[in-house]
Amino acid sequence: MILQELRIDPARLVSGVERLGKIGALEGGGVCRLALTPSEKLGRDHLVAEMKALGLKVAIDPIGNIFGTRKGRREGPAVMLGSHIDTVATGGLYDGALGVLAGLEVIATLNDGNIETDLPVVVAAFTNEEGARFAPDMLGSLVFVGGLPLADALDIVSIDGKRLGDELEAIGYAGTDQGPEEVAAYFELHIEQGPVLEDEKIEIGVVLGVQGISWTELTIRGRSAHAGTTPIRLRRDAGLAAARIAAGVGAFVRALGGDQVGTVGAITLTPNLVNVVAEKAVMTVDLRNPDEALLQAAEAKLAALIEQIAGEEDVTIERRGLARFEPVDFTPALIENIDGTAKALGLSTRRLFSGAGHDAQMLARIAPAAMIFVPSVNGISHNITEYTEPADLANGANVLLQVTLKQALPTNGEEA
Ligand code: HGY
Ligand code: MN
Ligand code: MN
Repeated sequence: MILQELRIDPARLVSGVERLGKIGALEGGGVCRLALTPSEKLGRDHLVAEMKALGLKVAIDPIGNIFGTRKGRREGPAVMLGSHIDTVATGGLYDGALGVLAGLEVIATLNDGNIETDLPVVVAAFTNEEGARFAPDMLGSLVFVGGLPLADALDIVSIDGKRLGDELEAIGYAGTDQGPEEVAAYFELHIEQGPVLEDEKIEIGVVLGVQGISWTELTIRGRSAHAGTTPIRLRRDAGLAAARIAAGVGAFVRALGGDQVGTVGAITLTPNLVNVVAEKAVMTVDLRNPDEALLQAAEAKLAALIEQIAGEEDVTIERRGLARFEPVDFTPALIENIDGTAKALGLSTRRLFSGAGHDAQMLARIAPAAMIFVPSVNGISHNITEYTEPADLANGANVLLQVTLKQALPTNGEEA
């Protein structure tokens, strides 16, 4: 068997994505497997069963990261293929799941070919990549690389008021195993979640790195009052203050231009009633930029806006940082490996930065790391209509297979 001619089984990959997609499936389509909820537990159980069926040795670490290891000829550092299976509340079948399931498809293909690699190959599913229920995002991989003490992570409280450690215990994934001690290389296959590849009709995205991200939660306190009897000049309206901050973020992000993006994704008013001036607003601001200095400039704009609105609306505004990660560049040698491999498979490629955060940006702190993107139909993600064509899923998984072989079995492609 000439290794370069090895290919994954597209039908098996698509069926794997569809089977996991049934867990946490939403009525109208899409998936909700928020981190450490009962539906995500079922997803975890399903993944562990799939790993065991492939003969992988399964380890669960203390933050609930799941690792499935296929032994190599020698112990050595692992070639790791990973991503996540938690989703946002209105998620799709592919965000995260593709990277984990394509990793399993690589394992199944190696098994089918009785291929023994030099180095162990590990498939990883990291806890709480999305950060939608517990902030920050990429939490499991951040703890795995030593970026956040485990005890601090376990004490994080979710948006629904639950302590992360308690939820991990409740779903039975507070592991005691140790994940791989050394990682030779980390590859993550992921949907692009944006419009570039589809727009330019490119099959494979060779990811250069991940942009910087800054999440802030604002708690705005005013005074509830009657919506009819209270003159405007006497109001301390937390709802109006939140709306002005959201509009202000939109305005300064547009003014900054370039690659700057900003999102107010969540606003909760109290008491949230038609005829009561809101006494409290809790809102989030997500700022991102591939350039660290420009991201800091956007953060400074936000700070000035908060001060201005607090004064003008006579409210108090408390800030809480939820996530702050600087831009990350991936490893040039792995980038070249992905690009060359895709081209050797006859696929078109394009280099680009990732707008979304990924576990790869954390693994890059401890090992060579890089990502492979495949197109998202209509550039849509974090949306139940998220879709990627089966041919694109297979293209991405074949690139993942071949870069894994190059890394874990460094021959020149003769018989395994
Ligand atoms: O927010 C993100 O970029 C990722 O989906 N956690
Ligand atoms: Mn993702
Ligand atoms: Mn996501």
